[in-house]
Amino acid sequence: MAPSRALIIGITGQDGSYLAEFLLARGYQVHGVIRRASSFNTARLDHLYRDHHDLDPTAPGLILHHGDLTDGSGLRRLLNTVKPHEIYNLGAQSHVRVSFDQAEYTADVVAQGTLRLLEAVRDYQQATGDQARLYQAGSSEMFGAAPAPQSEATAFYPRSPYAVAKVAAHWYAVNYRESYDLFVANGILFNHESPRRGETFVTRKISRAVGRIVHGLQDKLYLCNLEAVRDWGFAGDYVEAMWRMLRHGRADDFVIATGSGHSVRQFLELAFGRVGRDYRDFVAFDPRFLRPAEVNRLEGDARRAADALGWRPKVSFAELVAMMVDSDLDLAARELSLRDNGHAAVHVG
Ligand code: NAP
Ligand code: G4F
Repeated sequence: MAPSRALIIGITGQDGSYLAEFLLARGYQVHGVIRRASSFNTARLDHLYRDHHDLDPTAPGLILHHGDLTDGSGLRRLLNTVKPHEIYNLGAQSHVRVSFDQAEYTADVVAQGTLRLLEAVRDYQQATGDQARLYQAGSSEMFGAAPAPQSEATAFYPRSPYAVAKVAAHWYAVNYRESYDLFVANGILFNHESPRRGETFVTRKISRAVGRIVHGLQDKLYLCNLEAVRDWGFAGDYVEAMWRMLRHGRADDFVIATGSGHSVRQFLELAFGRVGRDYRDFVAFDPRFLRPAEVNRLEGDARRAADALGWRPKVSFAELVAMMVDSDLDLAARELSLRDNGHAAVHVG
């Protein structure tokens, strides 16, 4: 029997790499969309990649294609080529602080890009009669200033250009679901982290600094608001929720969260505590990282996902911090060894 085909937009990111692993382990043929770059941007996928000459195009495996959410005609061609059963739209300029500096670009990728994809899926479904189920990566940032705990019933109050663009993408998805009978599920995911998290998000910035401080490669960590509260889970758990949404009988919107919030300060205490250090000896304030409008507290209520999808997080906050710190201790050790052998930088996975 031919394998199910999944198309992942944003496969080179943190979630894309975990989702690709998850689907490959279930026998999918995974097609990933990567952006053309002047240097390789597939570090998070290298362990999954095989040369296409060694692949059977009718069997499970990973196949990469160039594409971009800003290029609608390319997206259309990809749908016609891949003929996916499932599409995961994880592509985004996903950094909230950066979205204040690059607001138009963020809107073009996150909001307009989702619209381009929905239009392509609409036409594909109409032309072929085949349904491609679509997962849209929404964000708890859409709740912004709305009081916690936030659930599917909470009204959005976005506080950044990124969050506004995600709200637009969310409503485009709802509108296309209602207008054209598309199967589109909106995941409203709270923060999820891992050793593969981008290094400028606060959790990874902290775990990376702990590793480098222990190995004498860094002596200060510059941060801003330590009182912000986030509901941090493990990315590996969260990609399973995406998949469950597309296998559910009905396209719907789901909050995915652990249900407990912690402050940046608590993350620091645990992360530095793991190596027997006091974060106050290393952390300094840098106002450059402040956002013009901050989101103070995100804490999700994921009961709908538990009831309808049977999804529950497996990794606790303390386990997540430990996993990230341990991984970055290893990375810093390799970085030190490379430096001692005359190399300038280390490849970060
Ligand atoms: P990430 O690590 O920043 O990955 C983003 C992915 O999008 C990368 O593969 C990136 O490609 C790709 N991308 C960027 N611009 C694109 C464009 N114009 N066209 C196509 N692809 C593009 O983000 P993540 O943490 O994995 O998150 C995945 C999705 O979930 C994002 O949409 C994010 O906004 C959303 N989300 C994340 C969280 C979280 O806590 N992680 C929570 C809620 C929602 P390059 O590698 O080439 O840059
Ligand atoms: O790690 P952050 O940059 O994540 P943020 O803004 O919550 O956004 C992430 O989660 C969203 C889901 O809620 C995703 F949609 C989004 O794509 C992204 O993955 O910041 C977390 C908190 C903020 O309050 C920030 O002000 O940490 C605070 N913070 C304090 N010092 C810092 C820093 N954040 C960053 N990035 N860098 C700092 O130095």
